[in-house]
Amino acid sequence: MLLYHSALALLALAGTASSHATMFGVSVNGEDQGDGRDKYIRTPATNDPVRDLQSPNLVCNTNGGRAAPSFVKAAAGDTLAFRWFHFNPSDPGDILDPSHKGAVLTYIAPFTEGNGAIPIWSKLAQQGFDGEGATIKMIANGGKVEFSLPKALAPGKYLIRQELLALHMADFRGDTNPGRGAESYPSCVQVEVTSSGDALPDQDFDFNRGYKYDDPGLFFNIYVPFDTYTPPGPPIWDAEA
Ligand SMILES: [Cu+2]
Repeated sequence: MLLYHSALALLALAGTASSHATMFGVSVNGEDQGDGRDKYIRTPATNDPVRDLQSPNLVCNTNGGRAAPSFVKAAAGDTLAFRWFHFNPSDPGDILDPSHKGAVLTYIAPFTEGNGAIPIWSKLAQQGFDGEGATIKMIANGGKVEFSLPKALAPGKYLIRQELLALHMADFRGDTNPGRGAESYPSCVQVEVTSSGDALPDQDFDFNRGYKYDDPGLFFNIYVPFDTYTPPGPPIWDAEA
């Protein structure tokens, strides 16, 4: 009986510790590209968050430096949807614990076999709080976050990094409060783009230098009423400029 109870307690603990999220797959113009884990997604070892802003894992997570074998094929201007889940991808309700209120940010970089922890990134899209947090809208949307590739985007291979930025413990600075701070859930997808455009992402953003512990997008109290929230990182890249 004692064993039984401690097993239950362990299970409960594991449930709390893994109330996180990771990416399952991509749709292109509504067409499901199938399970992308370790195929076109550089799937991390766990669904745990990254809180260390100096870690290369902040960019493409653990395994970020391990190139995946294939690419999602898309055309400039296409609408992509990235689908997230918590633990069981075949359970449509198992997406993310709703305590994890926060933003969803999407970045693009020219393809690299490396872990992406260099200044190569541009911001494609971001959603913060518009009424409710973007992560809550993502849950309501079946775990999917949609964005469009710019029409002017040059053809070629890219990494697209999408990040759930959970702020449920972001009222404490992540560097001085172990186990607290903003939680980043980054995932990188390999995408090959066809296009007649010629715009190359040129913001040269570096996550390890550009995300700071005192950034108001990462050190923010969601538990008091607020009017505006500004996510971290550069403004959205204007490919048509
Ligand atoms: Cu979590």
